[in-house]
Amino acid sequence: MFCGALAASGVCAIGRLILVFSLMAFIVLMPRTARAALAPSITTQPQNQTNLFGTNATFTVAASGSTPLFYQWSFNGTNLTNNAHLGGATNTILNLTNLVGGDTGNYRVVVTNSHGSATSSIATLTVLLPPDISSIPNQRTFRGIATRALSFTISNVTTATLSATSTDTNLVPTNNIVFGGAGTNRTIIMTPTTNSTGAATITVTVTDQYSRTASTAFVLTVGDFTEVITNLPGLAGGVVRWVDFDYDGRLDLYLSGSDFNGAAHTHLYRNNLDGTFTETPTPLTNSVTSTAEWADFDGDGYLDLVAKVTPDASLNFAWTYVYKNKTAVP
Ligand SMILES: [Ca+2]
Ligand SMILES: [Ca+2]
Repeated sequence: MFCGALAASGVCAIGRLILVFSLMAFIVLMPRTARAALAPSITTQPQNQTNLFGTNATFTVAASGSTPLFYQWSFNGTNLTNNAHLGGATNTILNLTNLVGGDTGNYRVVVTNSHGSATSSIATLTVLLPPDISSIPNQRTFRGIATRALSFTISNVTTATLSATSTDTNLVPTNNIVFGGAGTNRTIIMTPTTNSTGAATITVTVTDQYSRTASTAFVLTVGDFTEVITNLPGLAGGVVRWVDFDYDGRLDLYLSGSDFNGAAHTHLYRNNLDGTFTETPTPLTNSVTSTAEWADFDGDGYLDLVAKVTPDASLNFAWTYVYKNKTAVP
């Protein structure tokens, strides 16, 4: 109808030509343009993340392209599948729950449709492990005497705060617990009070910058000397030596000296481990002011005795004896 009115001017013929060329161009170009637009393209890339151990992480991707679009997430190059710890392996959103150290790594997704595929950039997940602290063995010291600097290590902590508690602050006040060292290598020194003995459990705690903690506990025993009531005689002068002369694993006693009457004595007592000692008959010469040493002079593996002997207070006589230990002789 439009051309009918303008046919005489020839405008309609030109218009028809333009229309025909336009249609041809559209027909030729349209399929190429449509194919390029329909292939998948990542419009939002998954982002790097740093998450605390035990928390959850989510990676999200957005893509354009002809539907249906298919998604496949991978971890360090291996395609993921859903499990109790992971969901959305083939969706736009990948969910990881209750993160562990093994989740640290590289994640990415491939988006596919019937026209092609697109691969996202790599998103790195870093899982911050909880702090850890090494064990500290039980310790012993004497009242009022500081322990040696005990070494322990802390790990997975950038900014650490150390603290300690004591189950008996009269024995080991927390103010008497001092930390040293730096980084992963730390030390602890404890000084018990001077007026108490006993045992306290010391708990050392490391707290990281996220208020996460790790602790270790050990027992510090604070001792003292306590007299053991024995049946040993009182002797003046002479010498006393601990020696396991019979090789039963118990240290025995050799002692010499003079009693209150001035009489000379030399005794060898077997240790009964209950505070009592049983005298062993020996040929050792009684001595008032002797000195003695135990050593394996003949190399047979058994300790022998050398003793300088003065038999009475006059000191007019003196001898030196060597006694071979015959423990091994039947
Ligand atoms: Ca013994
Ligand atoms: Ca010997």
